[in-house]
Amino acid sequence: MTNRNTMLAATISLMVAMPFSLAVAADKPLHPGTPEPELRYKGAPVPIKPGEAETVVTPGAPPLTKAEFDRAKQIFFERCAGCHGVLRKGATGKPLTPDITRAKGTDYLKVFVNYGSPAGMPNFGTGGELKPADVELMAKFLQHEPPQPPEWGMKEMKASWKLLVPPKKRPKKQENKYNLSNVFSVTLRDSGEVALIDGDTKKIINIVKTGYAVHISRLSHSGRYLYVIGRDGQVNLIDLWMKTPDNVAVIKIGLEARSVDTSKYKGYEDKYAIAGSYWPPQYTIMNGDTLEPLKIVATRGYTVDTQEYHPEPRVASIVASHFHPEFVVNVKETGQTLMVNYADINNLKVTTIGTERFLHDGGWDASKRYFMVAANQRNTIAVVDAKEDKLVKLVKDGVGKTPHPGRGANFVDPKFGPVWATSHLGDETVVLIGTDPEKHKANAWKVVRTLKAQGGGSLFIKTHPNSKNLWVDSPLNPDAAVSQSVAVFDIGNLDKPFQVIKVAEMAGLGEGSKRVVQPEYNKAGDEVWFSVWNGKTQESAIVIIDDKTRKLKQVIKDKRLITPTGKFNVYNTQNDVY
Ligand code: DHE
Repeated sequence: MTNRNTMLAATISLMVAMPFSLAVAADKPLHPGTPEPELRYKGAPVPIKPGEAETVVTPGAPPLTKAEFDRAKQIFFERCAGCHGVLRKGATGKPLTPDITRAKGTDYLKVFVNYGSPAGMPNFGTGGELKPADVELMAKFLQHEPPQPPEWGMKEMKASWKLLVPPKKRPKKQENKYNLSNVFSVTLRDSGEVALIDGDTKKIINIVKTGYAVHISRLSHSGRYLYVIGRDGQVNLIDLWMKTPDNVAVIKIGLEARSVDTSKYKGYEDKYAIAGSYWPPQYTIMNGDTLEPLKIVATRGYTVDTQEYHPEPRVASIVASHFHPEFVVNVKETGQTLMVNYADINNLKVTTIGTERFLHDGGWDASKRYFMVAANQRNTIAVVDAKEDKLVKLVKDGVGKTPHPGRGANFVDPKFGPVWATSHLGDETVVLIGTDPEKHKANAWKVVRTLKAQGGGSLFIKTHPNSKNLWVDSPLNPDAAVSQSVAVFDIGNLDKPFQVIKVAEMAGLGEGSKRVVQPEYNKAGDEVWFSVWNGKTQESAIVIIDDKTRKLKQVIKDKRLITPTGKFNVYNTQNDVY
């Protein structure tokens, strides 16, 4: 196959793997202005069914039949809500509330939907995604009040809650022989499952059914319980002590969600779990070993900067504090970081720290005192002190375009001391931020070094305390050669050019986009695991590299490994090692 054909095949299979909303003719630009990876990443369909959202026909707006309204709702949730928000109040995309859209009128909106905008709106019409009739339909629909999906309160949560194996009927001690601390939970994105893989033998222990488009896994303090959250708001609790680890409880905490964690403070180990939802905008505290919902708290409120009411501020990353009995809850659209104290959940104390808008993902510094969270739309890393419960700094100078750290990477820069690093979705840089205000005060909370990796479209970066390597992926880069390989830097000599490791090639797979995503270490820190993420009907793999030699150690292939993305090593996730 020629290079061109290989690229074309890769593009086509990438389109298959992507939400269909983003599949466009290969020769047409996806949209002007915004880097393609960003749109592809953020514009995924929202898992709310059109029938769940109430239809409001607004007087004065262009008339629509019920059938037209239903079709418009479907198009909106599948193609628009990911960026503009379910209530169209604005997120990655601009606000599209009727006061704005009615003033523009149908003809203006048609042009907008058809051709897109330099600010990043895709050219849905000319890009071939929407037929002219649908372009017109959307232009009319946007002038009506946004159809609101239902709330999801205690009644709905309790009705969805299933305690499959009550704590009394669970094992009293570990009933299997697995070295649990080196087990990996692997997200199988499009099959709604996780694969539990024995990190020692590299064998699949079990494939566990979870929510739709499962997102992340987190571990309880003891390492016994694994919590998995799906985009559809389903939380699964897996007991790793069972002969074959499997689900013991399940609940749906909302209609759309991304984050889950568990209490880690002394005296509260394994006691509570928390999950944040995108819709409804809220977080839910549950019993750690049963998932029984105990407390629901809305995140609707005012934006940190303009102090404007936002009806749909989604809950992004959540972590458990090691300094207080608190969860750190990051609210995306308002830019507020909430320190939720769970010592007395009936008299809940919440410290609201104003950080920056559009908070997304982040991780602890090496001391686990400072939480470093990306406000990605604002090219900012907010540093929150979990001991003093206050904002330390909004790091803006030197941060690249759309930082996306995952949980980031902690290591010691030979020149600048302890640093936390992030790569970027919008450019090729990796920035290192000083994190030691005691011994390296002059460097603290500043970008001390900028490395250049392969290209934009990076999502995750990783190292390990026992490693000298810093691995940087770039799965959303439009160039297949870049998205299918990773860059590795030598931490001891950061001036040295990075080495490119062609991870997808090592997997020896057939056709497909084969994006290489999310480095994750084993417990010992001598192996690094990568997902080679292919289309749902194509073969994917996990590639394991020997960290010291940077050479292939093993490829795990199995027809059950459908669209593997995130991987979570039990020990490293339990202990926040990254
Ligand atoms: Fe993620 C973490 C949201 C798309 C893989 N993702 C997160 C977190 C949030 C989030 C808020 C932090 C959770 C935490 O720490 O508590 N992700 C979103 C989105 O809103 C977005 C942009 C679009 C969507 O529709 O979901 C999105 N994410 C993706 C993907 O397309 C990825 C690459 C593949 C997949 O599995 O869907 C993806 N996200 C991940 C992974 C993590 C994650 C692997 C955890 C990284 C870690 O090391 O902790």
